[in-house]
Order: sequence, then C-alpha cells, then structure tokens
Amino acid sequence: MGKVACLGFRANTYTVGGDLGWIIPPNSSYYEEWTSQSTFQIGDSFVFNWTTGTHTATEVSTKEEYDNCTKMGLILKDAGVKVTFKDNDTHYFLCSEGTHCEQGQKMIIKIGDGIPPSFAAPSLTAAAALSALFFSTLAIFFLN
Ligand SMILES: [Cu+2]
Repeated sequence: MGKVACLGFRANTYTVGGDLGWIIPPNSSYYEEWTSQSTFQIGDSFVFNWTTGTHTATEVSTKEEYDNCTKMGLILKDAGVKVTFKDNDTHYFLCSEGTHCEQGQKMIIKIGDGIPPSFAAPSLTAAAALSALFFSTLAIFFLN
C-alpha cells in the first residue's frame, strides 16, 4: 500500500537538450526553446550529456550571474551527471568552459512554480498574522 501515496506523481528524467545534449548549441536560444517544451515538477531529473568537447554543468545562484555568464558556482564536470530536484525552485545552469555560455550553452530550469519554499513561507506567516488581527478585532468588537 506504500505506493498508493505516489499515485498521480510521476517523476521524469530529461536528457538536457534532447539529442543534441549539453554542448555549444547551434543557436543561442536552443536551450530556452528546449526547456519551454516541458513543465518540470518536483522529483524530475536532468542528465547532462556530451560526447565532444569539454563542458561543465555549472549551477549559478542568481539570474544576474546567469545573464552575465558568471563562471563560479556548483560545477559538475562529468558527462552524464544527473541532477534531481526536490523542491520548487528556479535553477540557473551554464557551461563554465571558455565562451560556451556566451554562445548560448546556458539554461534556466524552473521546477513547479519556480518559487522555493523559503520564499513561500513568509506569505503563510502573513496569512497567520492577518487571521490573528481578524480575531483580535473580533474580540474587541464583542468587548464593546
Ligand atoms: Cu561547454
């Protein structure tokens, strides 16, 4: 019965870039187009494959670093490396070799709504504060 809880949840494994793999793409929007073909969910995995050249799957922290091709971050150097995401979040990947990123070897992976739980939490706190305010207002009403 343990697997019943998983009904309706199907994690997928994607090969980044499809048949092309993770290389300098033929056009700079290639990976943007590839990611736009799918909606990614928690539990999905991504395999970075390349058979020619030297590449990395480097995850940078911010959109700014991504836009600027900042080549510092979590660097995964092995072809065939598989990355699995466990939370909704937005991940920025680029290749840190030479000018590969500048030539379009970069990709944004959005899991779910792309908003990490740590950012979703404050809205829950705000809702709790709002209901506390509502109940205290109610209490004052009855006291009068
Ligand atoms: Cu590269």
